[in-house]
Amino acid sequence: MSSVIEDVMARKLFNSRGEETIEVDIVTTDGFGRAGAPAGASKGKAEVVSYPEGGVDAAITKLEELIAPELIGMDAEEQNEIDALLHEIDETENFGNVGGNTVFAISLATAEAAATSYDLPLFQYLSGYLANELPYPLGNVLGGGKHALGKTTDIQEYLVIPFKAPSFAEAAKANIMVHQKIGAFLRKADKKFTGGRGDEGAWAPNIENEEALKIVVKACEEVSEEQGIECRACLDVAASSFWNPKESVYVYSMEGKKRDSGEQLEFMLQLIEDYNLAYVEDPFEEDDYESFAELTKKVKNCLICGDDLFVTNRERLTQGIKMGAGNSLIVKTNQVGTLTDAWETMRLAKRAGYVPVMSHRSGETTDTHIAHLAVGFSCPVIKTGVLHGERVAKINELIRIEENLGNRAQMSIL
Ligand code: 2PG
Ligand code: MG
Repeated sequence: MSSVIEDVMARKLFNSRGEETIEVDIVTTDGFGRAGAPAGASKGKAEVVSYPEGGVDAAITKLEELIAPELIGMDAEEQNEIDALLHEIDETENFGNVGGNTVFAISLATAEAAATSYDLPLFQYLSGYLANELPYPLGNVLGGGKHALGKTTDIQEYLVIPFKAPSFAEAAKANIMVHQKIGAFLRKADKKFTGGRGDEGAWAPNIENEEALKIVVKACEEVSEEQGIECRACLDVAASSFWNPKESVYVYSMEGKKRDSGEQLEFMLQLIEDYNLAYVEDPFEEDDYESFAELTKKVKNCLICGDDLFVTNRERLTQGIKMGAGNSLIVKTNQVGTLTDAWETMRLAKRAGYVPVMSHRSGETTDTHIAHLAVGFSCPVIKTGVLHGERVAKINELIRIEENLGNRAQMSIL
C-alpha cells in the first residue's frame, strides 16, 4: 500500500449559501481524498484570508501553478511536512497569497487520501484503534444575527446540548425533537410566523432575545422529561457582530437597548443563572479578553467559549490562557488554514484544560470531515446544526462511526 501523491486537482463548486468555494482532490497510488471548503458569515477579524484577490478562480490557478507540482511525489502521510510546505509557498502570515480555504482543502484532502491509502476511516487514521468516544452534538435551533435576513434576534444562535444521552444517535434525535417543538411554540406565539430559517437551519423568528431563550428552554425541558436525558440551552452570542466600537456598546436592536461592557457582563450572568445555560460562545467582542476572564471566574458549570476571540489561533489562545479568558474554544480548521495548525491549537487547549468544540461554518458543503476530526481528536462536543442536508450529513456520518465502533462506542465524558 502506498500513499505517494500522484495527482492534485481543484474545482469551483458552491456552498450551502450558494457562494463559490474550492474543492480539492488528492490521488495517491492506493488512495483518494476530497475536501471542499466551508465559509463563515460572522468571521473573526484575526482569521486567515479565505481567497487571494480574484477569488476561487485565482486560488485554483495558484494551486495548479505553485502548489500541485511541489506536492506530487510527496507522501500524503507526511501531513506535517505538507502543511509546513503550504506555509512556505504562501510566504505570508495569513495565507493572503494562496488563500486559507485553498490550503484547508489541500490539507484535509491529504489526510483523507493517506487514510484511504491504508483502507482506514479518517477518524481511525488520525487517532489509532483506541479512539472510541462520540462527541455531544451542540445543535443550533433558533437564531438570527448575520445568519438570517430581516428582523430577528441579535443573539446569533440558540443551541441545545443533550447531556446524558446514551448514544450519539439518541443525542441527535433529542436535538431534532427540541427543534420541532420550538417550531410549534413559535407558531403559537406569533400567528404571522412563516417558518423561516437561517443559514444553519435554525428557526429565525421576529422575536425578542430573552423571549426566544424562554421558548428554547421550555422545549429543552419537555424533551428532557420525555427522553429521560438532560437537554440544556446554550448560546452563541457572536457579540462582535452587534458591537459598536465608536460608542463602546452592544446594540440590541430587537429591544432598542444598548449595553456597555459592564452591563453586557451582568446580562450574560443573568441569562446563565436564570436559564441554567450549559455553554455561552463569544459573549463579548473579539478583543475583550478581560470581560471573558471576568465572566469565566464568576460562572460554575457553564462553558465560556471563544470563537471570534481565538479563531483557532495558537497565539490568541496563549493570550487567553494567560488571562483565564474562557474555558473552551471553537475549532474551525479554515480559520487558521491547515490541519496541523488546528491540531496544535487543540493540543494547547487540552493541556490548559479548555474544552475543544469541533465546528462547522454557516456556509457548508456536504463534506463530513468534521465528524471524523471530532472523534479522531477526542473533542467532547461537535457544533454542526440540527437540520438541512449539509448539517445532517455530519450527524449521519457520526451515526455511521458509532455503528463502526460497535460495543466499544461510548459518549464522551464532559
Ligand atoms: C459561528 C459560526 C458557525 P460562521 O459563529 O460559530 O455557527 O458562524 O461560520 O458564520 O462564522
Ligand atoms: Mg461563533
